Amino acid sequence: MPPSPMSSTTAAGQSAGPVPFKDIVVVGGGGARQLPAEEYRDIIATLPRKQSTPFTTVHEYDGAWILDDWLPGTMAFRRRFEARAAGDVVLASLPKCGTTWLKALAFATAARGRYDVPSSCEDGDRRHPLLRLNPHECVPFVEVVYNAGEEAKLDAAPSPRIISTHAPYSLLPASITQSSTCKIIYISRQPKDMLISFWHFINKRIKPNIIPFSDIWNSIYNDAYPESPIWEHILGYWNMSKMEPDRVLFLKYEDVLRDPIKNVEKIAEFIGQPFSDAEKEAGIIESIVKLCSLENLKASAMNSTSNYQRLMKEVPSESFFRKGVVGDWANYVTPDMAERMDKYLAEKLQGSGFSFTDCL
Ligand code: PAP
Repeated sequence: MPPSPMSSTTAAGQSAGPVPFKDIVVVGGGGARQLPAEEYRDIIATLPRKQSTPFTTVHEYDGAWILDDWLPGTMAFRRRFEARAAGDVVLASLPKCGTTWLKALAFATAARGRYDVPSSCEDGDRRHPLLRLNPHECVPFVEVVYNAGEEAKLDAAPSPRIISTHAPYSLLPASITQSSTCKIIYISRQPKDMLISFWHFINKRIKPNIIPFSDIWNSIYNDAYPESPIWEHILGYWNMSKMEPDRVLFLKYEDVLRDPIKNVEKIAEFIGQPFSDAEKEAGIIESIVKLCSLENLKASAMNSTSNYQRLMKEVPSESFFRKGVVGDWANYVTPDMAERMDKYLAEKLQGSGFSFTDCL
């Protein structure tokens, strides 16, 4: 019998883990609250605004440049979100740094008490949520949840909840930053590959227009990339991971690609659900890595019945899965452009102890 979605403990009294956000049903609708876009309209109207590409604009909100359609949800998250004393898991990242993959890995790991990890994904068995849903439907972007007026689902979710955000550390709600039980996992990525990935993604969304590549590339220099300045975003989490390693885990996309098994073990230990020897012997970690592989998630996203509803626009589920490699930037930019970018970032990150030099 499949586990009941809302039971949060196993017979042994241990946490059974999260359920897919999409599967949560709020009895009675949860009560209507004003949508953030309406509630914060007057405040937003006073914030500095600039064009980031011919088709997108960003607003400056307390030091970070946030995409217009993402901003109300960011504000609501900061003001309304209440972390639970039992502890929540927050996945944080800049856009296009491996969020979708991290969502899948963290969900499969945290929910393994509720959903057995299949050893094979080729038999058409759709019992595991990641074989029928996009990882974004399992772990929601909290900004999207607030924008869509779905916050009652956050309250209905069993603990531990897993949520994700693109917000910089400085904009996280106090209930998260001051909690001793909330766990934050950040994933960074070499910005040159991040930019290529973003360019492909955004052009899929705004078809038939095409954003000039130079607009996306220069968004780093112009602080126009979503959640910019990006080095402040990275260092905000990096510094906290050094100061409070039990509370903030800092991952690099390139490291996860190099050694996914080691990184899944790290995630499990960090969230307080280390793998037992029996699980290791049974190959559970390898099965999680396989379940969350690009090929497998891509196939599941195609199986997903609808496009993933992000903000008010529909985004094709499969658009979150492209190449998943390190160094694709070399196919798009000249060595001079790359060198200038490397130098610029090295200057910004100087003295922090963090660098991208091992990420190609
Ligand atoms: P988001 O911020 O919109 O959620 P995000 O998931 O962070 O996007 O980034 C997408 C990138 O992760 C894509 O990179 P690419 O364009 O360079 O290929 C995507 O292919 C990659 N990605 C998604 N899933 C996986 C996976 N399972 N393994 C490795 N890379 C992945």
